[in-house]
Amino acid sequence: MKTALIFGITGQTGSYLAEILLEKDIQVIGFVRRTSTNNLSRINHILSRLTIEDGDITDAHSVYAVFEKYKPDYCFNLAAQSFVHTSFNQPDLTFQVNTSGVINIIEAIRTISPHTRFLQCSTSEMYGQNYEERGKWQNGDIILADTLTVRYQDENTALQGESPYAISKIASHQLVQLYRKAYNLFAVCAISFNHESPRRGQEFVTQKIISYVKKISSGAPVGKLKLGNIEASRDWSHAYDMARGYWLAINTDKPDDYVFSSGHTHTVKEFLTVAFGLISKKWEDYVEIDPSLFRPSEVPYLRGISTKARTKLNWRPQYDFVDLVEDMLKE
Ligand code: NAP
Ligand code: G4F
Repeated sequence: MKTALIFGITGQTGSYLAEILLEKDIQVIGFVRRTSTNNLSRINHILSRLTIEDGDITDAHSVYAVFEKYKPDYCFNLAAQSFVHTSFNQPDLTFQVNTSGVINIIEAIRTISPHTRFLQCSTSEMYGQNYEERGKWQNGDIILADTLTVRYQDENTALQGESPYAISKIASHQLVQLYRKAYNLFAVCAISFNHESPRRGQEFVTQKIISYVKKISSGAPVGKLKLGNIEASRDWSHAYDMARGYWLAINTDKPDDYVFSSGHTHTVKEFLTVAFGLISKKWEDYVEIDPSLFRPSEVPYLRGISTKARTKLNWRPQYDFVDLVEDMLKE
């Protein structure tokens, strides 16, 4: 039986990945940190089929111990301080988890278990305000109009972080690339664009909107929905589709980096329109802009071109934008 170690199994995407690996009869080892309240809610339904080990990726002893014990075939690192807004207030913690934590993992692989195939979750936030521009072209399945000039990011777009989170992720992305080259490790970076699901954390904008929409549709008394920059554009996918991509990316002949994205972009305003539209309401009647929710520095536009993953891995997202909003609302 193959073994897979997941860091970040209790998170949104880690829980989907665990389900996918269990379906493939892989022994799934989940590395879980101690918290004073229960953090297992996303994996409760599969807990009896998982092997849980306690630890924290900022604690090298616990990371090394889990590699000594299992020397797994696969290792996926989804653990992170993943909320961009928090990274401005807690930059040190963000670097400890997102960068030093990754060093602990790849050093453990290098010294204890060099045969382990490793996947690191990198992010579209690494592009910051950078993009490419091109007209008259086609992206895999997505056929773009001849006259359209498209702004996009792909594996070759330059990195320029706009938050401590992004910069911590650029550092770990480049460290993983370095370890792949210098030590010949099977190390992959998945450059994921935004992904959401019913399991998304409450503080992210999509879940914040969906929770509010659910409240007003149930008739619960609520004040206004306070939001920050609703002009920002994001390329949103479903977390389940990302987890499917991670499995494909770690199972190639040669390790490489892949963008995972829908290829479409929508503003937060468009997300509001679809979410409120599903309960026949107008978001304009409910939303208030709160300047305190704007970030000191923003990533205004993301649209990922995932031609490489679509052609080399045969990856296709199963959910489109409206499917995603509907799935989040119906749960
Ligand atoms: P998430 O829901 O915030 O999950 C983060 C996971 O990391 C949780 O399991 C959390 O444990 C764990 N964690 C945090 N600090 C830890 C520590 N010190 N030691 C051990 N575990 C720790 O994130 P997600 O949405 O599933 O995203 C998964 C990964 O993809 C992250 O690396 C994120 O940066 C990256 N990513 C996400 C997106 C997106 O749009 N979702 C896009 C690009 C990249 P607790 O449950 O105990 O908090
Ligand atoms: O939902 P968000 O907080 O996600 P953000 O910042 O794009 O980061 C997510 O995606 C990244 C991939 O690109 C991941 F790496 C990262 O871990 C995380 O999963 O914000 C989305 C947009 C931003 O432009 C933000 O300024 O929505 C804007 N926004 C407007 N009002 C808001 C709000 N964001 C949040 N969280 N809360 C608001 O009230």
